[in-house]
Amino acid sequence: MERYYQPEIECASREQIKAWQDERLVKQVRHVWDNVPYYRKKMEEKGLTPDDIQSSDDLHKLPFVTKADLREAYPYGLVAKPLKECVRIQSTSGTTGKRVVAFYTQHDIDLWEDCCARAIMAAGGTDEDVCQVSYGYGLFTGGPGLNGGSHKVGCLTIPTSSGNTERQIMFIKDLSATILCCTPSYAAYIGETMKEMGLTPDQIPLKAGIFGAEAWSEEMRQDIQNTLGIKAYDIYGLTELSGPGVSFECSAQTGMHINEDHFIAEIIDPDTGEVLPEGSKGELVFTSITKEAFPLLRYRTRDICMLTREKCSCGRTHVKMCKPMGRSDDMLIIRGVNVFPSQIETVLLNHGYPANYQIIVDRVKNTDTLDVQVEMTPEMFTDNMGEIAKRQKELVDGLRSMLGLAAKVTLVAPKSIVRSEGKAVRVIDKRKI
Ligand code: DLL
Repeated sequence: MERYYQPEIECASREQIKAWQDERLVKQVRHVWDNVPYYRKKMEEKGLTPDDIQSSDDLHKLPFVTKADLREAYPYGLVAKPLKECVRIQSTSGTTGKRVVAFYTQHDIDLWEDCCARAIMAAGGTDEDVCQVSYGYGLFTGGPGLNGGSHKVGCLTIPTSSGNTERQIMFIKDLSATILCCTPSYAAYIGETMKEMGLTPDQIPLKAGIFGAEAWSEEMRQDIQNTLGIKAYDIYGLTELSGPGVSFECSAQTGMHINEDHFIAEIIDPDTGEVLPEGSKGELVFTSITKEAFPLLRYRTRDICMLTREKCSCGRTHVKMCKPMGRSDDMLIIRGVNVFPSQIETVLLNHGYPANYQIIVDRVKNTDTLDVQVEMTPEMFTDNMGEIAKRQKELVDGLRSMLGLAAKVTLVAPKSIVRSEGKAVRVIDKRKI
């Protein structure tokens, strides 16, 4: 049985969703015009006033906001409410570039937590569940967001934060956690540690996981589902828009419903900025239409994605986004070939390797080199050099057919790649370009 936190919103008619978006966008544009000089200037530079935005059909007229704007306006330049009405800040985990600081009123937090509650209920959560939140707490939005959502659903919430993996497993067992929230790489690590402790999936009560904050492949999903004995659901979001819960997966597990009553999504050509038709692959752009303290209009996420409005078996009517296929700014170009780290991960997992790997890119004598270091599982570990060479060659061939590129593959001993408790650092680009 499909569960909804706010069924009247999540399953609203397309006309109703459009009506909400029209009304809220017009109001939001007026709000930033009146309260954020930075926005007013950007709109004036394009010859726009709030009267030019009569509905969501006029969205394309508005200028984009980028991370560069956030840096320029840092820290208070985009805040649209008096600071005394703001109750919280959160900040990016900073895997790329300088930190972003986002502000929230109590109302903003309330709506954000609703979005996370929708995600938990879509994963089958109810007030009977015990939800262990193993995302980092603090400035990172993962812990606080899912924590708030879990409370709203009425789950018994265990705010473990990340780290201390054996204790995580002890709590899962002793307190009968049924839902686990963390990054997919940490979920895989918890699964691996469980195995080492001699625990099998049927000995732990978990039934679902809500994993996001970084890219993960379908193969990694299967892997985690098998080792933990759960259904693994994707969740997407970014600090600039609130945090986790901008979109989330339902029982169909084929893409994430965007909470369109709060965010308008567009796909654009990252080079020209042109809005692309539904089904095209391009950069995801969001406009937050209900945020009070830190509203962003047409924010360029750099995430490469596709949207679909095809009917979903879960009954939700909100548009679905696919798993982000990489970022327009972290796509690697190696000897002229576009490479997404997720493609490399797919090859490794298809060959039975764990998602513990590192991609090292360098430039030697003006030629790019691609070195993939991947851990063997304890089962496949051997010191037979012939066997290792054979396995390495299989991966080199697999990568060549996926990428059209020759890579060097080094198999390393189990546990030799540093584990992550948050977002894994998969790519080390040593080139000075
Ligand atoms: O990662 C918020 C979050 C926390 C999402 C917990 C889900 C769960 P940031 O640190 O601001 O916020 O990073 C946002 O992370 O633009 C994507 O590139 C990436 N990202 C987030 N979720 C996913 C996902 C949080 N499910 C950036 N799949 C985004 C792939 C994701 N990439």
